[in-house]
Amino acid sequence: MKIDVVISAKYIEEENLRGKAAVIIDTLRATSTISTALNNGAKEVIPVLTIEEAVAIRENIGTGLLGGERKGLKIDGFNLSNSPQDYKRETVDGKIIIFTTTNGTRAIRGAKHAEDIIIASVINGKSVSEELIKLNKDIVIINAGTYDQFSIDDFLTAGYIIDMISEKKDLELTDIAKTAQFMYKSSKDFSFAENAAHYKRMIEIEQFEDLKYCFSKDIINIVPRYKDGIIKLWN
Ligand code: 3SL
Ligand code: MG
Repeated sequence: MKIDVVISAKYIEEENLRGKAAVIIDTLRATSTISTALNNGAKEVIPVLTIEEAVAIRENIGTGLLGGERKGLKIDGFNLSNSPQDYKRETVDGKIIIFTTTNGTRAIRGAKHAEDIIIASVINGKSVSEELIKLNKDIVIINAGTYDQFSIDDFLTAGYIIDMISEKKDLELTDIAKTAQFMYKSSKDFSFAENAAHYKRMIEIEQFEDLKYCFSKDIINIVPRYKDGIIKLWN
């Protein structure tokens, strides 16, 4: 099994994904939030690129909650922000969420040529790694990154998932995948993520609870997948 890592949505090479499993990581915060919404009973999440697209889908299907962010903040007129704390069971149970974020939804949509597209974060990392072991395919981990740039939080999460798979499987890692695992092993509590520019942005907008939550290992046991334009628990 081979594993490669892409450092941000900007560097996705569509042709490299064919026949492989893509693992999308936006630890802060899109993939953590999507996993939380589905774990709390949301029916499905529709990831979209623009605010206009989200509003049009909501109008078209006549139901659903609009969720997401721009610059980390709730979008005017939307029901929910991109904070996992907004996606409590009493709010999302049975609902469709139409969701747009700056980097995360772009990374998910950019992975469309992969055979399997899996939504990963620290909070469901163990379940994702177990699923990948079962799938037994070559993997490309796509870090959403922040505004096209490398983001430490996503990279450490990639290392976390690689490290768990490596305990059960012989892996052929690219240099960047080896580096992600090495980095994670040097910061197993994710404290090095405090140096990330986006971590600092979360502090600036006072998302302290989200920082604690998004770096909590394996508090959720689900594996959301993106297929046919929607993210849900398919099995
Ligand atoms: O860029 C994204 O997709 C977001 O997750 C960014 S934020 O954490 O909401 O600022
Ligand atoms: Mg991010």
